[in-house]
Amino acid sequence: MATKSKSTDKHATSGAARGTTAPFLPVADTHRGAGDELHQVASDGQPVLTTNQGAPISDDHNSLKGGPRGPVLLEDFILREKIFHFDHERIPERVVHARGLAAHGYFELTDSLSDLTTALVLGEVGERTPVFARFSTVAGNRGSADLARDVRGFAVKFYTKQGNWDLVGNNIPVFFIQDAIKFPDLAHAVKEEPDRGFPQAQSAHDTFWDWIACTPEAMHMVMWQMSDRTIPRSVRFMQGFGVHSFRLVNDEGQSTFVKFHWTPELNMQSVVWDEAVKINGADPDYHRRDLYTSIRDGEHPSWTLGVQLFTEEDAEAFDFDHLDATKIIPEEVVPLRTIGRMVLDRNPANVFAETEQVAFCTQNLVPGIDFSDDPLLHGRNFSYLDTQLSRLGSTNFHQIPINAPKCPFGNMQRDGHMQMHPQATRVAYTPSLIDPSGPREHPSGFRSFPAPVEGAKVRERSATFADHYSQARQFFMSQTEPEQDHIVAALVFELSKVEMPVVRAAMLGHLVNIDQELGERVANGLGHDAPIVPAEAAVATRTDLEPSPKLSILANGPPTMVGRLVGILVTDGASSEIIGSLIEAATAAEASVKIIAPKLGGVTLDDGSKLKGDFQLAGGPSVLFDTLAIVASEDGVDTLLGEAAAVAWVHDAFAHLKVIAHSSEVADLLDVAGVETDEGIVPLAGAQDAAAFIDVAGNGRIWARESLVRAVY
Ligand code: HDE
Repeated sequence: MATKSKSTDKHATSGAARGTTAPFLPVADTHRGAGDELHQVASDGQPVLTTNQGAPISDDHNSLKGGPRGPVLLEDFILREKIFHFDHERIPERVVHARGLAAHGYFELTDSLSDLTTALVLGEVGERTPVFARFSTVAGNRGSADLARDVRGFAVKFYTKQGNWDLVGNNIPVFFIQDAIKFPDLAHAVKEEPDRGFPQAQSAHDTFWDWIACTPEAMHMVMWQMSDRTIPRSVRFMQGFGVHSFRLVNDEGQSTFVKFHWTPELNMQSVVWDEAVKINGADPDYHRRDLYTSIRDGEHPSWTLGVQLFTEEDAEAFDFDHLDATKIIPEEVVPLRTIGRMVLDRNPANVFAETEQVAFCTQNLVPGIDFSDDPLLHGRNFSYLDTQLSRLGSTNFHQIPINAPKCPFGNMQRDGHMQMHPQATRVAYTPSLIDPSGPREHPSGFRSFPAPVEGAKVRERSATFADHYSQARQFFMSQTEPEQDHIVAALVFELSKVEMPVVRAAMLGHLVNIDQELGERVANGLGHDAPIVPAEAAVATRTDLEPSPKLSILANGPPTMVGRLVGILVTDGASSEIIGSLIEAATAAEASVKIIAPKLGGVTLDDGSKLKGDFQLAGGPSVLFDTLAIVASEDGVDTLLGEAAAVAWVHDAFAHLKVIAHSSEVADLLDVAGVETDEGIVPLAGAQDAAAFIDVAGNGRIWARESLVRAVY
């Protein structure tokens, strides 16, 4: 590329004269400075770099100095502005849910609730409402790993025609506590222990389990937390729940209670714990990468929105209190009615501006949706608005584009830090004769449902909230056998990290209240041989609640390969025909294929064709893929046998219960990796076997293998 400079800078001219411009640079005008630093100069029509005040900048690489080797001058406003802005780039991270990933999309209503609510977003079938959805882990800091065992936030901002509606939910339909006044205690218990600053993004430590052991209301949530729900394969494969009961209010002022559920159209899927631990090392950004790449590649994740609708009279007949956020309403009691669909189809343009600055507030409702009297929800209504002030620093945070409503909005609120609007009116109050044309109230505006309120002012937990074990037991009983095994294993893992025996013993006392066998299995896994003393319980555990299969991940197929990743490990000389047929079968099932090769440049197949790698072996461990194939030549297998990463690749795939297809040459590698044949080990004698492999893989994991590869307590 010819070097050209429009600069009159003498150093630049000397650099240009040397013709040192690097050939890969996209801009036309470049030159080198006296210290050989690269300057790129705006060509005609290209934007010119300026200060924040709009002053054009001639040199962005050198501060103003008294001579080339002299002191930096204080008058250098360009340097000072740049560093000043950089110094303040970070804002306080969220105190909980700091690590998040998000996307734009839309919500489309398919079944109108206009008889029950004046909210247009739930009334107008076919109307697409823009949304921004943010998913998060709860305990970890912003830089923590994605696969922590943790509850996932599932927050959706609907930019409706009647203002923003924020449905700030989780991927679990219950919560740890019943009253918001306990939230700081919960967060302090699970976060890093303050005297040592660890552990990061983990509940497996003393203070968490100490607090839980003293908080029996948490037991139902703990069952969910110890289940595979907290190690989702990706946010694309998890449910979301509004948790609390809300009210819908129609134009006659009648109210119906509602619970909101998101269901992934790709079905639910989780990873196994050992896999989660390894993904955190191999790719700490696994979830955010997954969401980002699937949207970028046009595989738009989607969820249906379902509602459970019930009246005040229905609620009175429930054998639990629906205002208690530690309880679910089983779908067998109130069925789910699907009313719409959310599709996420656009990644944020800038993660800070959107994912970080988005401010969800449970108080953001639209006319026709109202709060129930859930005390947890009421505390949240204060907390979310309040926290935005310390995070975003201004009462005008609603003017940041990601937070601003997409419908007209205006009122008489004025000024404040970072006011973005000129607010060019003389009158900033109502009522007014001088300016009767300003914004005024309207009968269609938000009206709270006039629920009767009476009673003495008390600090008292309702006795209707006192049954802490019955639904915890119902959840455990609703799980398939492998899922129950995982809950036991998770409790053993977590409590094994607890140093104080008193905490472990107290937890066992709660677990036997949930189910005697559950408690005994965990005690066995811990090697705890002292007698277990059941925790004191105000209400005896009910054993008559029917299991609810909807609470299981595995019972809620149907199995599918759509949106899943097939990883194919290849070597030089591998069969081109077999690899081609695998790619064809996977693509036909709407799965994606990734090639893992000893070198990123790829391999030469048996027909002389070249196949590029998507991952180099050490950077593409099998934990990153849902199902796997190994297609190698005999020489190739010899090379793989000398690679610990290849042996681990196969060993982990087997231990993580994945379906593995292999060409006949690979037998020795399977042996060394400890693979034993079962229905998930699929030989690839030729191209004809690829489709059968994808069919088997579509059924998910080989759960029957689990007892071969790890202790089941
Ligand atoms: Fe939150 N929670 N929370 N929470 N929560 C926050 O708000 C709080 C609760 C949830 O992607 C904070 O903007 C209290 C339940 C999500 O930006 C804070 C209580 C549920 C997100 C806060 C709860 C949630 C948050 C921190 C007890 C599921 C992330 C930063 C009453 C229904 C939203 C922020 C996002 C974030 C307070 C309990 C979900 C401090 C006081 C129950 C998804 O305001």
